[in-house]
Amino acid sequence: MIWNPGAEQASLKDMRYHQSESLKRIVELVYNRVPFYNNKINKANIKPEDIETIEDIQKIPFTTKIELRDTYPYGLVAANMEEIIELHASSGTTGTPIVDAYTEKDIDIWSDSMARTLSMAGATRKDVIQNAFGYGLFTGGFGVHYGARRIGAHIVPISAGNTQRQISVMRDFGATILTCTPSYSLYLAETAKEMGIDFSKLKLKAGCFGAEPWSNDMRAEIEEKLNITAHDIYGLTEIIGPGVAAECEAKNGLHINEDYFFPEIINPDTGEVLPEGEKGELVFTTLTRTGTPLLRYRTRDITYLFREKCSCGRTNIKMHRLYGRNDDMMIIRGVNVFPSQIEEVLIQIEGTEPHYQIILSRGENHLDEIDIEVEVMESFFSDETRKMEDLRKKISDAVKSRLGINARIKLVEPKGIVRSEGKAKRVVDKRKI
Ligand code: DLL
Repeated sequence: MIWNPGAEQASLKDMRYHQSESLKRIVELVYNRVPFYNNKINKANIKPEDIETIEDIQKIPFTTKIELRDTYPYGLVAANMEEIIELHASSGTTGTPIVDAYTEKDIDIWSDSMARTLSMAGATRKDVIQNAFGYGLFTGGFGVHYGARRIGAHIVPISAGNTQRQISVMRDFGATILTCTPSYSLYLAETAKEMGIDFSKLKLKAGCFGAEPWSNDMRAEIEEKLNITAHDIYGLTEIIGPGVAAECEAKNGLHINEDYFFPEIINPDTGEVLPEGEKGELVFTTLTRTGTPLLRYRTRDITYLFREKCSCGRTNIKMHRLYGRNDDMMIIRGVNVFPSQIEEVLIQIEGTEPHYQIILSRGENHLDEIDIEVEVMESFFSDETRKMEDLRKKISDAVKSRLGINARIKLVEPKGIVRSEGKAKRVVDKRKI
């Protein structure tokens, strides 16, 4: 079901009109109310009146994560503090948290965009949504919660963790839709198996997974192990949390809620705006937020945009599922590699589990070295040295031929890699220590 046909099936002309009007309002708002943006706009030698249509967005300078940190905690709030009704934050992998302050209107936008997201996975009032995203400052739990409330579905606000209990609740409450990180869904599958619970006997039919990179192959694995259809959902704290973009049943790219969040793709080195179809860094402008509106925020996420006639009937622009992040990108002896590319190689090798960790270090010769710890499937694990050595070599050859890097592969016994309840930590970079 299409939750908000007016927004999700708008003609391009209507969408552009709405975006232009919203942009004018939001630029005026931040110019008048946020000193940080007032300075930025003045420095760029433009005035709010210079912004007449959405195309004029290119006149506005970018906002970066560093600037968000510099204004921590409330420097970007555009509303009166009394109008702020909720705060969320991401710890960020690199330190100072990023704060998102929501007004009543922002929570309304969030509820609507998450209702759209869950509807894309088939959610209706009749569904029981087991929400295993963490509740708290992290946006995953509350985002799904507000969307499910808007739809009127039954919400099971179980949050992340307590994995055995998740399985019994799923069975006893008859959960039909699961929301969590993709890595946690596989942990749930593993735990259910240990408990002797078969997913084909449960009512679960769909899942919305996101908050961390995952591959199409991993999707296939999740769909098979949990006996569901798995949808990719995307968002980030700075912009609103989850609800920025999501996959419909076509599962060919994520529809962006472009009436709320205007996307652009830029060349990360030059800042040049790239045309649809070209891969680069994703940039968002929040067109309607009033708590912490952001202009041209550089996400560091890498993807491309495309507009196509989608079989689901939605017209809004799509983004390809994420390739990774700029700052996730590992440069190993000059070769650029994203963890997701390593995952794609591993997952295709028989005998391995989609649990792995990448360890980067610097050798005696000061060159980068990469170790990949890969977990071996229980049914494949063996004391036979030869069999394990063959597997190790197979992985190392595949990584070399597909990605052009020499990695040291270490096989780890079943369950040897630490499971995560939220975002999985795939890369340990010892080079900075
Ligand atoms: O992870 C919001 C969220 C919650 C999204 C629940 C989806 C589901 P942050 O903690 O601020 O917010 O992290 C945002 O996570 O810039 C991406 O790099 C990454 N990310 C989010 N969704 C996906 C996804 C939430 N579907 C950062 N695929 C983003 C790949 C994702 N990476």
